[in-house]
Amino acid sequence: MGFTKRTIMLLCFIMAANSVELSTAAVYEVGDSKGWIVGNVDYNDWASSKNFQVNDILKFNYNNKYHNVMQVSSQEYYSCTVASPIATLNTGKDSFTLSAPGDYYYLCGVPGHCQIGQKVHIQVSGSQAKNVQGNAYLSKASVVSSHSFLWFSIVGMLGICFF
Ligand SMILES: [Cu+2]
Repeated sequence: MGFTKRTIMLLCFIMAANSVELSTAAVYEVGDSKGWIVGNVDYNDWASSKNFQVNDILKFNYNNKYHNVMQVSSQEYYSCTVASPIATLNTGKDSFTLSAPGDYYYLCGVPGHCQIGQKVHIQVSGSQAKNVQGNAYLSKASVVSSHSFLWFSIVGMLGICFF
């Protein structure tokens, strides 16, 4: 029965690490302080300096008299012609949660704006591993984790660590 104190401590560590990384979802304001504007920001340049992870949040801040945000397919993104957007938001303060790994495409649906660069391609990498150095096992474990898993982790951690 190898369930020694050492094993329990390891489990505590793994659960703690999971909880920590799950709670580090970052919020990115698209274009930083410039926000979501036309013609003055290279949004893909902006995105290229970021390391987007699952559960991170994208915020679009803009004047909704002049702009909106559409989440679109890659084809619509590259052609700047939108037939059926995945989502259209126009409050001026819109957020998207990057809920899964993959590619996300956004543009402004006001005619002409996409063509002159009001568009951004976000790539979300395949794992949530953040603040966990070089541990592939933990990265894998966290891919399958969800919000409910966070609570499971916390409850489990408390249960095991403070019995
Ligand atoms: Cu616009």
